[in-house]
Amino acid sequence: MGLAEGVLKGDVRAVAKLIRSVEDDLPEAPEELAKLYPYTGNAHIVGITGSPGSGKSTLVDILIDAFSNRNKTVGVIAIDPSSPFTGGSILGDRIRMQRHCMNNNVFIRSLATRGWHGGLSKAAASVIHVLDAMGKDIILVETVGVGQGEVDIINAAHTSIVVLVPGMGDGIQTIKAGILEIADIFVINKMDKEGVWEIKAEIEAMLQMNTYSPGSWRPPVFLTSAVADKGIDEVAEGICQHKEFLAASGKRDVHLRERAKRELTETLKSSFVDYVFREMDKDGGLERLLDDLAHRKTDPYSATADIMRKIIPEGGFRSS
Ligand SMILES: Nc1nc2c(ncn2[C@@H]2O[C@H](COP(=O)(O)OP(=O)(O)OP(=O)(O)O)[C@@H](O)[C@H]2O)c(=O)[nH]1
Ligand SMILES: [Mg+2]
Repeated sequence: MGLAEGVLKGDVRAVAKLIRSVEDDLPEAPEELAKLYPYTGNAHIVGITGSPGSGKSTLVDILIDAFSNRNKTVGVIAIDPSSPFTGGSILGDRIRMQRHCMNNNVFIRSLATRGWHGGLSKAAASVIHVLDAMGKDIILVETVGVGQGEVDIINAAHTSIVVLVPGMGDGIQTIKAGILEIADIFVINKMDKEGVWEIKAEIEAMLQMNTYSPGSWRPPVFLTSAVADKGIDEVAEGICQHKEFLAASGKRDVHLRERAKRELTETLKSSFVDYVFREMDKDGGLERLLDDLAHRKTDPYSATADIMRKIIPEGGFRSS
């Protein structure tokens, strides 16, 4: 039985193996992913972002229960940014989340960024497809949301949750970083701590400044204490409502197309660059070009135009 067939049957060993080949960028990965693609597009993808230590993993852990109680199967992808802040936290997450491992309806995987060359969002998109194809209803993706790769991952989500905590000056900072635009839901976690009302007021004031036309989505603000399991069911309900909003407003279809375009862009770009570099490498052309660029004998724009001329046949490119 091939890997794709195994994934479709829900065989977790096939799932783990395929994810490994995605991470290692093995040649069989695209073939298997291609077989899975017709079976994807059903899962609801939820991105959970917020500063290090804001409680994202604790929230994810407990949201798994909230969705399991609603008879939803859950997949979890934790993007480990390998930052000095988060050094060992994934290990802690694993231990904590191990209590879910006996539950067949839950699949948890972390994706490390260490040593990756910009392929994080591509790898994450592929892993999302795998979990989608294996039949997960909800896929929770945890990311710290700092790098471009992570912003792309957040874009892939249907529902983006921004987690804030009291007393970190987080409100203002995050808003400046433009996270407001991506938030479909705000969660103020650690409501057991001081300063929770201040930050809530700050966000509400900010939302007030936006005009929401009738029929558009105004991000709700939820207060939670993930450690004490408080306010979690409201967040789960908020996610379900946003999902319904997307379907009813036609935004889900728009989202599917946008995601398809981003993924096609990624796969085209990497195949194209791989091909060109491989061909140029055959006679040392790549090294020579890099030398010329480094010494300013040519420039990337002219070099690209030159390469394009060599690749595109006489008479121009035709899309079919
Ligand atoms: N007081 C309080 N502590 C919390 C709450 N939620 C999480 N914590 C604690 O905050 C710390 C960080 O929680 P994590 O869930 O690992 O946070 P994270 O956002 O996943 O962190 P990174 O993945 O490292 O960015 C842990 O010690 C948690 O126990 C909460 O609601 N209240
Ligand atoms: Mg975490």
